[in-house]
Amino acid sequence: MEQSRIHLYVDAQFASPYAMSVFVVLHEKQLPFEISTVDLGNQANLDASYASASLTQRVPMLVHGDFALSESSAITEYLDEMFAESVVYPRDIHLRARARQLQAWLRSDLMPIRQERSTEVVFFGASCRPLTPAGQVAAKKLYAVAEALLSAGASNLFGDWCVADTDLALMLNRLILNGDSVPSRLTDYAAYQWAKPSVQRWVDLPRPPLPDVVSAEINEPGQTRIDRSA
Ligand SMILES: N[C@@H](CCC(=O)N[C@@H](CS)C(=O)NCC(=O)O)C(=O)O
Repeated sequence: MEQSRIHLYVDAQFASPYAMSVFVVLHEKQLPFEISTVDLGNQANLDASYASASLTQRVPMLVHGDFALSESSAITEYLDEMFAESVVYPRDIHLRARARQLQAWLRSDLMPIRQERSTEVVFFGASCRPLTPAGQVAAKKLYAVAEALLSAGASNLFGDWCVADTDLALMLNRLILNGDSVPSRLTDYAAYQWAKPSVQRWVDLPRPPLPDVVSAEINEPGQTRIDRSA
């Protein structure tokens, strides 16, 4: 099974933070893989073959041999267990739990940041209006959590790099790359994380221009920019 081919399905804009997380892990673990894009704007994720394999109709999806899996943190945990020579989660059980907690939190909370600072800011250089009060509250919460977890002068959260570092840096960069005011300790940390070759490989992928109109499913009333990437 370990030797089976690995195939990663990502969004066609290469703007999904969740797809990026898996892509970075595959590179960090130096696993050969093929990549295919799924055109979310044209709802290719709803095509029967993709929908049935992924179960969730979302990207990313990993196919390893005949096993298909979606949900990015489930995928990265699977990869870490299947290919355990080099790890992308802390070996210490408590730090590993903390890294998983952070990943789960980044994927389930902070919705105002995700809505008001889509990954278009990060990958297409878009700029956004000032944060709403709800956005400011979420940003403060993010800074407080990041500062609590990041020791003074540390480049990584838990000693060695782990995938939660990339996820946290992405969330911080939604604000930093828009020019929002972020504590300098966190901008230094995010810049260090962003310079990792595995991250830069994702950043440097050739992106097609953004389509003018996409699903407004998660667009907020009064919002002019649509968040394509949650
Ligand atoms: N919790 C999921 C989130 C995945 C997700 O939201 N993917 C978005 C792109 S960033 C997607 O596929 N959207 C298409 C849709 O929901 O129709 C994960 O971590 O993989």
